Amino acid sequence: MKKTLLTSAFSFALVAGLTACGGEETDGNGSASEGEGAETEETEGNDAADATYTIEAGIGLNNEHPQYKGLLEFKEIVEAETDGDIHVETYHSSQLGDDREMMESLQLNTQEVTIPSTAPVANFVEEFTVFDFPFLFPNEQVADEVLDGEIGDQLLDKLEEEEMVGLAYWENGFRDLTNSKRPVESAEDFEGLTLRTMENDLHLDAFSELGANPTPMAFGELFTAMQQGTVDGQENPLATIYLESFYEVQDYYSDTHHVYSPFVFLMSKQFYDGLPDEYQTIVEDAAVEAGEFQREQNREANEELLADLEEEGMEITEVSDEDRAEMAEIVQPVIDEYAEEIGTDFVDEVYQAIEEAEENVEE
Ligand code: TK8
Repeated sequence: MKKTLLTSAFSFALVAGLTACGGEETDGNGSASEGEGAETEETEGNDAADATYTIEAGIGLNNEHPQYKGLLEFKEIVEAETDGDIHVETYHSSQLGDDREMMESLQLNTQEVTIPSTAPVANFVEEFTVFDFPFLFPNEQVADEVLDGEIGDQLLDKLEEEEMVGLAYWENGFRDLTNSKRPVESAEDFEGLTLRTMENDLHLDAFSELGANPTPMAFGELFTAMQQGTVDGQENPLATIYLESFYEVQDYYSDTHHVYSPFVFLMSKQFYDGLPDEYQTIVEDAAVEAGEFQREQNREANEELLADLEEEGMEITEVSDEDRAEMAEIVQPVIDEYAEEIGTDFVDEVYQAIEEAEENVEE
């Protein structure tokens, strides 16, 4: 239904022909309808009706988030480079479903693009769990090197077995904790807090180990759950906490930075395979280029938003390195268990890549 088979050349010729015969202007192909005022239509060369391919792209976050800005950048690049022959429709705020549902839609080829965090992706390819190991990446630059390097590629390749193509890593960011009960400064403060986690076993087990009561839930249900007190708190990067107005229902913020969440830019494999080679290259490059833009936007937002959060009345707690080290120690048995499950050889490779990246980044 959404894959219109009309090429733009064909539909243009059709309308031009009608006009030449003195027929009424059709309202169907708006951008192609000719008349005295044709110049105004020229800029809108991206109508779905003119395109051979349509990409429906959906994300869980809202349209204020740098992720959505990155998606718009992707749209702009792809439509410009294909002269509108690929049309990109963007959806936010879980309009097309939550992360898991959207990935399932990609598998069925009823949706073409989504950009989830690695945590829900791990339910499809378990090796992705490694990126969610608590306190794995020391900073964003090291994460970039490892994700954009061989290790990152290796995991993207595995997605093909699941009928998805991974085109690039974007950035959700370092996750911090918010809650409505009390300031969380050290590991002991997690005790008894009911925390929403992403739908990922490692996250569940790590928060249990810290003494919290983790409740896995889709992102789209989170705000209401906090508002109604079903959960005391949650954890997400600063940009999400601020831009989704979590401060309206949460009083305490701690910069735990316990996990670095990458986003994975995913495309339906069936759709990707059906594209001509040159278009495959265009969407791949566009995902990478828009991702660079998205990472920049995200990092800028993260620098500025802490003050805004405080202004909105949240109490900010800075977590010390010692307290972080204690949290890391507590969750280490969980990490070991998952390393065993994923394969210690592979996990060691990841650790080594991180070490190498740290050396490169320092230079
Ligand atoms: C948005 C999610 C979200 C993630 C979460 O779809 O679920 O907490 O951090 O950003 O991917």
